[in-house]
Amino acid sequence: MHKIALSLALLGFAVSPAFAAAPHEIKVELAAQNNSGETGDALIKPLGKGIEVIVHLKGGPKGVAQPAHIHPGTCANLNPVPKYPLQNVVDGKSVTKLPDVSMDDLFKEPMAINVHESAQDLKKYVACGDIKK
Ligand SMILES: [Cu+2]
Repeated sequence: MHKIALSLALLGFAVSPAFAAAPHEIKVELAAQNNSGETGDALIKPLGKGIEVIVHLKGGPKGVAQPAHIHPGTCANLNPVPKYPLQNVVDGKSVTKLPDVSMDDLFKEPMAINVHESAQDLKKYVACGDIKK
C-alpha cells in the first residue's frame, strides 16, 4: 500500500517539470453573459503548427449549435467582428484547430472568446472570457 502511494508520488514529481517546460497552454474562464447561465472554459493549446481551442460550457441548450469566435477586444468592450471563427459549441463542446494562428498571435492585441445564443440569435452573447497570458 505504502509502496504504491510512494511510487505515484515519485511519478507525479517526475512528470510535472516536463509539462512545465512545454510551450504552455492557457485556460480562459468563460463567464455567463445576459443571464444565460452558461459558464465554462476554453483551453488553448499550442500545436506543432498552429493552435487548438477546446471550449467546454455548462448550462447550455441541448442540441443547439451555438456560434463561437475569438474577437478583438475584451468582454467588457468587444469588437463585434470576429477575428478567428471557432467550431460551434454543441452540447457544451467545441474543438477547433487553427493551423495558421500561433499563441503569439493571440497576444498582439486584447482578444476574447465569446459564445453566441444561436445562429438565429447571434446578437445575444451567452458566455465570454478574456484571453490572458
Ligand atoms: Cu462571436
